[in-house]
Amino acid sequence: MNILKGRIIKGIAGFYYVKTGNGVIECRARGKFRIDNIKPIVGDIVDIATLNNIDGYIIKIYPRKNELARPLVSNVDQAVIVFSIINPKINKLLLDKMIVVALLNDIEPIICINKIDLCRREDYEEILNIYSRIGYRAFPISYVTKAGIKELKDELSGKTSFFSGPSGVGKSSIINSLQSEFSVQTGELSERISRGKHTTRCVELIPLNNGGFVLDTPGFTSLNVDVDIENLKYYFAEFEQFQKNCRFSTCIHENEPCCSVKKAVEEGLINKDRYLNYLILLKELRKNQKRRN
Ligand SMILES: Nc1nc2c(ncn2[C@@H]2O[C@H](COP(=O)(O)OP(=O)(O)O)[C@@H](O)[C@H]2O)c(=O)[nH]1
Ligand SMILES: [Mg+2]
Ligand SMILES: [Zn+2]
Repeated sequence: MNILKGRIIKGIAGFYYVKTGNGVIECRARGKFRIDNIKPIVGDIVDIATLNNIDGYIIKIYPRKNELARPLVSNVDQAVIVFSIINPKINKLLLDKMIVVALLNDIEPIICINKIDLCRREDYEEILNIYSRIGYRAFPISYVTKAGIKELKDELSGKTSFFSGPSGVGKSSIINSLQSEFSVQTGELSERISRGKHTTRCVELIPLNNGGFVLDTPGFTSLNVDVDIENLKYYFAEFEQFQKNCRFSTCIHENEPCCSVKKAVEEGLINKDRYLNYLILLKELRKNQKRRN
């Protein structure tokens, strides 16, 4: 009996496909997991027992760093948040929302502007600079010219990443060009075809040849920012250096007097669009709270 450590990369009807140093091994979960009500999920780091390196049993699930519900997957490190400037036009509110949702799940955001072959350099640099100034990694890329693809791939090395962003921005195209061995459906037509089969589609981690994994289904498809109103400010990293100077430690930088964050916005030290998106998110959180009560 061989005990191997590995990663669940796919699960179908009670079978789990575990990538180990000895290849991908088809496993069932030991009965014990069912009793403890723990179900292995894609992304789990596990120990398996195998006699033949072909099939085996999962005997241990290591503690999860995080767990996403849709798609159901664990131990995600990074979210590659993809937008384009045009075709489709960038939605900065959605972009900021996706960053907050990533941070709430303990996932590092990487911001990508794709389709830079379609817009002016100033246009994408202006956006990317906003985020790199805050401290996030931000890349210009083009699936068409392959600009920036290598740089992005280097960022995915050794990490588990999923792609997030509106339909049509080029997520599937980019994933395809990260490695030629696999193919994810791209384009409007294939998306329409695959929608019908959606229920049978499974979550799968695709191994990259640089030690990373990418998720084949987009993350954050249903965007629910789930955070207490008074804590939202902590997910706008650029507020941090200013908020200690607000008069009230409970300041949420909305209508309070002597707010250093608002002052920093007026002085151009904090990006105004980001701040306005913060205010919109505050309002949305309040509305959701009322609905719940
Ligand atoms: N001009 C241009 N078109 C692109 C680029 N990347 C993707 N596309 C096109 O945009 C469309 C949508 O791409 P797709 O990968 O399906 O987007 P997804 O919905 O985000 O997965 C396809 O027709 C792609 O060929 C790019 O960098 N430049
Ligand atoms: Mg797609
Ligand atoms: Zn304040």
